[in-house]
Amino acid sequence: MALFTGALAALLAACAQNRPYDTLDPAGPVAQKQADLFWLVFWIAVVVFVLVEGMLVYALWRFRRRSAADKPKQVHGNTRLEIAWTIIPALLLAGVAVPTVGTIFDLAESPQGAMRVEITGHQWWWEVRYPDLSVVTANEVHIPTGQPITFSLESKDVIHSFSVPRLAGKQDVVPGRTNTINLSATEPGVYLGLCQEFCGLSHANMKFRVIAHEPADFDAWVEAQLADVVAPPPAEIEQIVTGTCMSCHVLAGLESVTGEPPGTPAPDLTHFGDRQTIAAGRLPHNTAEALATWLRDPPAVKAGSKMPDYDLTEDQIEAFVEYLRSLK
Ligand SMILES: [Cu+2]
Repeated sequence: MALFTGALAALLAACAQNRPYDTLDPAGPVAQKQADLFWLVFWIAVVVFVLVEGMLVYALWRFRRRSAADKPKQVHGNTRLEIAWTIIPALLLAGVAVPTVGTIFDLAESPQGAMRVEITGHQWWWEVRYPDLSVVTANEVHIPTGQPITFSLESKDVIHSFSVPRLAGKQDVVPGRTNTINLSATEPGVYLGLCQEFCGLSHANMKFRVIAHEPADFDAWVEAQLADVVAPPPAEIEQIVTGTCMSCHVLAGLESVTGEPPGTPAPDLTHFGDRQTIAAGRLPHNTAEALATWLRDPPAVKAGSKMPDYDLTEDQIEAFVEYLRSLK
């Protein structure tokens, strides 16, 4: 028993400290409104539960069978009771509907002066574009704190779901239509997001993060993103970069062998060195070691990865690691 209590305490403590996906630990006004509505409905439900269960338990005890000969009074229906237990829940639901519908309409409205961010879901990564800033990135959404953001969501293949639990609820990402979701972060920090609609083999490896900065730091990030950082790749990998990589990836400022834009969309690698993670969070740290592991055999790291194993030599991998990590 002591062991069980100890284990439970340890588990609960771990939960309290590390809950990056906890909707009940809101970090922005949208998530706060959602959590407030949840708690309101939750406590109403608790009161109903206690009353109904209390009456049930009381009735079971009060009218229990006392002896073998004991037969309860035979009754059929009770009109007054039946009317009461039809009307009370109807009134309760109507009451709960008022703040629920109000919150839905409130959150659906795009706030004035919101920053626009376009998200495109792909199997299995997120394309991120800032149409007003000419910035393109992947799997990491940088935002300024205190600023409402309106995301427009589209999918290029199947249905995904965009979700940052600590900042907002979730919204489906559907091919052929544009959905929107609004959010804003109060404090700087990293808020984890994930795909919440089963979308194939690496659905669980389709993570992203919202990185909230103080407004001045965000402006500095934008400036860094607009800088030309792509130098020509070293000779041993030049052919692979401009011939193979760039048939799917973009490296702004570098011309691909064909001179054509990428055919298959893959994450823009222009500022790869600035990213915190690799392969939509499948590798949570962008280290030289992690990148080498990825390049050695992408589908082995991330099931179903559209990037095949190119049989790179260890020397080429080393050159790639150094080159890609220099793109900041
Ligand atoms: Cu998905």
